[in-house]
Amino acid sequence: MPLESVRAVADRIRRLEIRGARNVAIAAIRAMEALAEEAKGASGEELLKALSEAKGILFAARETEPLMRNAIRWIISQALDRGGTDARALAEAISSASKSFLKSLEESKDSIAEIGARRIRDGFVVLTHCHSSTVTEILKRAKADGKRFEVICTETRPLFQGRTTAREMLEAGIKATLIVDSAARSFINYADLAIVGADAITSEGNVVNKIGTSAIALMAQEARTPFYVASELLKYDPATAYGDYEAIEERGPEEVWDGAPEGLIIRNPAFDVTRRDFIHGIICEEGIISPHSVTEVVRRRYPWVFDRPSP
Ligand code: RUB
Repeated sequence: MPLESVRAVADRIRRLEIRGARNVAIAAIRAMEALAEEAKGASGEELLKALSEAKGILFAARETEPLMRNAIRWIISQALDRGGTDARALAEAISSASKSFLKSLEESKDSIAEIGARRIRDGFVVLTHCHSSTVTEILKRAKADGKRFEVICTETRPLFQGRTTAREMLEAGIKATLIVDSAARSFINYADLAIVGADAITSEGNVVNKIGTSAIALMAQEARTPFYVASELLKYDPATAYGDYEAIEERGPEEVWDGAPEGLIIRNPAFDVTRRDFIHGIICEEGIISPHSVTEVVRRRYPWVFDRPSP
């Protein structure tokens, strides 16, 4: 099977045309649905081979994406359990597992928005970093609940995802201020709350998110500004429970300085790790939980996550 849809989506993820952990996972799940469609006429054996190839291609698109990996693993395991080796049954199982995963992602987003919005009080200033669709959903829900508040967005060098957040806030009728990343220390004192998203949560309750997040968490601690992470529990990476480190994607130097002088070393890690001690709480579909309890909560709610620890 040619796997056109899967390759096209993986390319768009790699080029950052699709970005943010939720959007990446949703696009990958839709690619699996498309694969099931394209499988008409293929044999069970061909489809099984295609599934394994699709997994490899999607996993390799960006490395710090456990939500996508958990989703793909779950969809494939459901397909194998329900579809066996019959091509038509396999294709149907992929399609229905994909739909049900997407539905549960929507439900989680809704719960997180409802819970997170309650943390925002009238008159609050909320600081956020990068663009997290989970965080913007909370902010939009708080606005819909009638709260009056404003948002400070860091621009988020080098790719300026903070502009996307700022634009989204304005479109939602929320007052927004954009600052350069290095102004975060000056503005954290005005913030009543900092909320960021997550790309990965480790077994120790540490959070991997856009580069610069951990500096903001440190500042928030010093300024006594509560610092929250808004994330689905399925951003938990089970491989970290088995000893692996979460891989931190390093991107090309041209994103930082296109046309830099030859010989200059440029480093461009996309994410950093915020230690659990700096995180007041993880706003997830279960409620607001302590990062210390994350492994137990995931084990109870999504025990299958631990079934296949390595990619
Ligand atoms: C995006 C980023 C976001 C998380 C969470 O980085 O770090 O905070 O992915 O987003 P990039 P969401 O732009 O490099 O993908 O809440 O939408 O999953």
